[in-house]
Amino acid sequence: MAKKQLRIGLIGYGFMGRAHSNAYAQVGHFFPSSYDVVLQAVCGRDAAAAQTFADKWGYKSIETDWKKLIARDDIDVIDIATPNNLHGEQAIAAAKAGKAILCEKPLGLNAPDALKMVEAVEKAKVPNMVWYNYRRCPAVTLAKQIIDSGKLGRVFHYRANFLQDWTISPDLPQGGAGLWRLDAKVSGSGVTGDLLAHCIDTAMWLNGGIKDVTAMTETFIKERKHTLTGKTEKVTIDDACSFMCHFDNGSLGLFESTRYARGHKALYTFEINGENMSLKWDLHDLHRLQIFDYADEGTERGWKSVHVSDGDHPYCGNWWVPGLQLGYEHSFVHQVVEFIKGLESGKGARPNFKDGLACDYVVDAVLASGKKKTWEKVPKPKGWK
Ligand code: NAI
Ligand code: SOE
Repeated sequence: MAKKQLRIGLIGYGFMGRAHSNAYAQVGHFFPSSYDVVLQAVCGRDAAAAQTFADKWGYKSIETDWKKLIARDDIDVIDIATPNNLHGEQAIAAAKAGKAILCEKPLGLNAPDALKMVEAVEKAKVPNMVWYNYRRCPAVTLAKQIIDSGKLGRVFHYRANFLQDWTISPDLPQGGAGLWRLDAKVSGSGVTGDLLAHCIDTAMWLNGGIKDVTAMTETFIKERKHTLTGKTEKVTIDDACSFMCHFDNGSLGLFESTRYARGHKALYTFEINGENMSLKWDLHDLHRLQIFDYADEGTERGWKSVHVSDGDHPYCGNWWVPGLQLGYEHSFVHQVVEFIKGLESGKGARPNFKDGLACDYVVDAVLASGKKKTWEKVPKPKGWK
């Protein structure tokens, strides 16, 4: 039987443009489905650079105006891999044009922006997903399966960190290509929306909703030269953020993120402690899940490190043979697998735009608390489970 085509129109050919393109190129080879993923068009403002990218990754055509890409009737899916301030406008236009949408995180520049995006996809009834790809690292999905089986018993604690060190130099400018993350007008926030958003998404997937938060934020370097204006301008992002929270299930959360932890490049770790079992994960060792099971008997009871690569581990059976580990890029392939499964079942894929909004509500509450030094209640999207 002829397969249906899933014709991708990608906006943005930076870091994530590459990660997504690699996922589209690989998915059909390893995960059979009723869809053929077709790299139909890539959009970037510089025609020559877009053409170079298209030639390298196998896109059939290019556009230099994202509105034209969205208007094309030979595109089924709009993939938004642009800086955060563009997600809203691009996703709403794509929804109005009836396209399925895959959007990078954080969903919106802030929660009000994300809410409009949710309303747009619900009104247009188009499939939608946010690229919170860490959910799809096999070891993280395995953690989800273990938690959902109830083996942990009552959960007491959840803690997560996302530590980097790339903005320590005061000479690093803000704004423009590569450095838009330091310009709050483009990024929305600093480490809270960029890094903690991942930790929050994973946390709520594994341990349920967050009720309230109290945070401490800091901007260590108050002024930086702006690449686009050439002037020294005030820095308004949060360079570091720590927050505590209550989860709906009564457990306590502790989160920290910074770009000033000398020596750490992308140290995303989480740990969950239940009455019977604890689980631990570390992005630097992403193919392993650390498990402590109190039911293990005797003097050899202790933490074990499970090499998540066996045929019955999530996603692994579709790849190589047991023992050969998967990496960062595979999490994006698995995200596409989930998106396609969502189309096939008609049930949609997670994390969807509502999950993205739920995360943005936490991000906004954390930022508000950091400013006001208060406990902030966290709203939830209507009908979100
Ligand atoms: P990047 O700066 O490497 O790439 C952004 C791309 O958007 C560039 O190709 C740029 O030319 C393009 N662009 C900017 N304005 C445009 C416009 N008006 N029309 C068309 N293209 C435009 O940024 P990166 O790292 O790829 O980040 C993009 C998004 O992905 C962000 O929302 C970021 O938060 C998210 N991200 C997610 C990650 C994850 O783990 N899921 C990892 C890194 C980024
Ligand atoms: C920042 O350096 C960054 O690329 C984030 O934007 C991503 O979301 C994170 O996955 C890795 O770090």
